Amino acid sequence: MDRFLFLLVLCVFTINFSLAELPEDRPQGMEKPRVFISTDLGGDDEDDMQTMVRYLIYADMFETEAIVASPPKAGRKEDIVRIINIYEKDYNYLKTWSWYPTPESLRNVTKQGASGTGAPGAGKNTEGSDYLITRAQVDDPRPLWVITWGSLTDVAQAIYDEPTIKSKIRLYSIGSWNTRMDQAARDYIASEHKDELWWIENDVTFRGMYQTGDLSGNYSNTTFVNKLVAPYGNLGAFYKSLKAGVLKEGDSPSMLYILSPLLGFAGDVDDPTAESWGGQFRLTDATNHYQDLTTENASDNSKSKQTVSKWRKEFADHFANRMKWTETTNPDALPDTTTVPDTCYTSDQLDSYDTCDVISVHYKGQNINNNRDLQFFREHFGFMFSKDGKFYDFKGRKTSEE
Ligand SMILES: [Ca+2]
Repeated sequence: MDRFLFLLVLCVFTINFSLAELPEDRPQGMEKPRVFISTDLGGDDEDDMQTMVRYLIYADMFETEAIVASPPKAGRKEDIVRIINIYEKDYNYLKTWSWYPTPESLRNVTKQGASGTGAPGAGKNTEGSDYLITRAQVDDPRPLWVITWGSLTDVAQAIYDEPTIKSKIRLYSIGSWNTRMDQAARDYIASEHKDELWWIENDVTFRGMYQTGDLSGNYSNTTFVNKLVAPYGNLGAFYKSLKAGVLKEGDSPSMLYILSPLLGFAGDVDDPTAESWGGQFRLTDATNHYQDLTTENASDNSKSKQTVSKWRKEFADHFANRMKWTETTNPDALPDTTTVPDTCYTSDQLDSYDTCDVISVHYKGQNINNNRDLQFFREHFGFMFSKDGKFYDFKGRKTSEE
């Protein structure tokens, strides 16, 4: 649906939408996801830094609970702070587009995890592992998404010290090399806690970020960086300095999994077996333990990678658009990608839309009539709106009564 048609369709409805109405009684599931990152950023592999840039560009979508510097190598808290400081240089632009967290608030939740690998044990807790327990124990109905871009050392230690947090966290780990660097931590979780833990263990699917699928033209791992990331903002320039300007981002599927239903209309965070920007997985013999469709060492594991790469156009275009936010406040910088699925707002989904005769989309007392704000609403609320005392999500599904 192009923009004109979309606005035309929008004109049919009465949408009274204001911040004052929304956050307090937002239907369950529409709140920002709580995210706890464990990263070996600054250690051995610059692709964590690429992923951190992408994460910061989407930081308005998350409630960032923590960013922990974890093993296996020499990544430290200071390495994370250094990237947040780059984010700070773009922050004044970014915050005109959406509710981005302040750089200070991100620095405040940056913690140091273990400095070496190994199985968890008594007294081996760190600031990072302790903080995971603290955040998991917060009284909040939302799960705590623990996404790991390095070894599972700190997560294993937290579970060792306080096994009850298992029921509050959802773990999405990027394995493979990270696992081999601390096999003991991973095996501790798998052998002792797998049955009570919700866990996506991604050992090969993540490679779909930079392998398989359409890598032509703007989607090549170098052209994408040069043309669509590097030119924008301090974060773009920093990205270009990493890995010789070649996109890898093997850790990014962990965050794309959470974003996919919100931004891509694909997937269901509750169901890893569904298709998602963050990949598709199979249930193992444990209750909520998911692994790749094919094993890492299978002769052909492209099937796993393709569950990410098939979405490359969608998540690459989306990221490229947002990179522009780093240096402009001009709403026109967001062009026709602000579309909604054709399934939105059809008569069978909204029973009485045609009786509406007034348009008013209000936000913070202002009339919403530009792409920037429409995108904002879509991304934050899934274009949820209320009508006749009922809340609807972006697909026109009734989500709750007022
Ligand atoms: Ca990593």
